[in-house]
Amino acid sequence: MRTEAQAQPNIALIKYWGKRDVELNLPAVSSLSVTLDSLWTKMSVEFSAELPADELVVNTAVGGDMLPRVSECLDLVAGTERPRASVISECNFPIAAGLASSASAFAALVVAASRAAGFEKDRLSLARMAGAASGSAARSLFGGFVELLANEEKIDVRSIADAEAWPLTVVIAVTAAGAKPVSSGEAMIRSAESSPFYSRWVGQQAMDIATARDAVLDKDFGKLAAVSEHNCLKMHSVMWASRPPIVYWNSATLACMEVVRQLQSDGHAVFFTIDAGPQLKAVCLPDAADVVRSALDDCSGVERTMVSGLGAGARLLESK
Ligand code: 2P0
Repeated sequence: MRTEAQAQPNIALIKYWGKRDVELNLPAVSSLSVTLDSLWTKMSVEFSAELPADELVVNTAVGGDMLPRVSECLDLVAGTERPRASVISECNFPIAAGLASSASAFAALVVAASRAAGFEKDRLSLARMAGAASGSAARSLFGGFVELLANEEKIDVRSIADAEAWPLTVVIAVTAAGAKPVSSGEAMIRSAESSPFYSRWVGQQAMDIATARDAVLDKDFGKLAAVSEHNCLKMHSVMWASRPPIVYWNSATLACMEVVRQLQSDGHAVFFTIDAGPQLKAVCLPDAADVVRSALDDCSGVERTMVSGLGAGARLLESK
């Protein structure tokens, strides 16, 4: 029987950048994210003693690159003695372009594979397995506002507020949909090894997390905007000062930042964040969503925009 699950990507407002333990994939800093609702990855898994090797299909094409990471994650869920698996993935947004496709993919994979292997695992155990494959994937097991903690021993993640508690809107401006030049995992290691700002980044993170958590619980948009933009720019400063430098932005990313600055000075409730790719995410109150989208659509270099509310954590779909 084939088992299918769905998860949505999450966007960090306070970023995960740096690993405490590369082997265990433990984050060096805590992070705080929002889980989206309209972008998704569906993963279906079927274990079969008849298969000679694991198979992966991504959006109808053979997904060779991702297969080793998928196999490793399946070993974690179902043990290394497991039967081989056929995995089919479907994703409705660009992959490996700084839109957190690995977060939704591994969150959906652990939910589907765990059920296909006949286990009933709690959400935190599933989050730990997803997080071992891709740090940010641990956060997509939960909906709404989620914290991934920099715990010394284990991946630890918790929900701090539901999507319904504060329904924000995220407008994504896609400025280049191709795959990123340096993977975020590799870039994090380079930042820790060579950026003179890395230790300051790590040292200030607890303060930013506390400020953002209070802002979410108080629904204080201005406070969340200020700390999120600052945290994003600090993360990118760490990258820019690495050797060799890591620059994920393009000229359209900067043009989008200017658009958001203009919207802010016109009185709209919006702020930006940027991840390991050139796309800009504008987080806004729902009332501002139309004007934000239209301004970003008109921005030079923007290929397209996508809009999402906040959504739920990874979940099973009906078995086929
Ligand atoms: C985040 N990013 O908090 C940060 C901000 C990108 C920029 O988590 O090495 O794919 O697989 O644990 O989760 C992207 O990194 O990294 C990421 P690995 P992951 O969303």
